[in-house]
Amino acid sequence: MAPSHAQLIVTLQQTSSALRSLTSSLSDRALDFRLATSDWSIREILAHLVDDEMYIMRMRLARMIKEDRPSLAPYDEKQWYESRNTTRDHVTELLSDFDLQRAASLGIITMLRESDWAREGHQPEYGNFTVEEWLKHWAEHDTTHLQQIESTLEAYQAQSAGE
Ligand code: NI
Repeated sequence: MAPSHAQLIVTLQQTSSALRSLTSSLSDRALDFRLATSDWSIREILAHLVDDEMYIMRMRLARMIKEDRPSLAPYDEKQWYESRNTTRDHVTELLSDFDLQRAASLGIITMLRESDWAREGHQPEYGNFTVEEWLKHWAEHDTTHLQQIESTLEAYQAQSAGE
């Protein structure tokens, strides 16, 4: 069954505190551990969530509400991470940046009019999608990365226990 609008909003509202309880007390070693060289560390996942929230998720939503089927540019998230500025990578900064960005997003999401949920955007790789589908993707993206943080942490703890 497809999640209701209210369920999607609740999922998005819970992510800040879920991230905080999973990561706020982690050591730098845990934050920088990666399962494989090609995988993201927990710190990089947090940085990705901050960037995505501001530049992709909310930006696309805002354009879909204001413009008629805007053309949304694809981007290469892996490439972003090769050259990114890491000076705001302390976990307290990443978490407070995420809180701020998510609060700004929820300011838009919780005020959507019923007709807004059916508005559309277009992205060359995915074709057309509605605001409702975008919000579903957004909530699933949160869940995917929360699970990724949990599994990375489990692997880190298993490895530390074996030392
Ligand atoms: Ni992602």
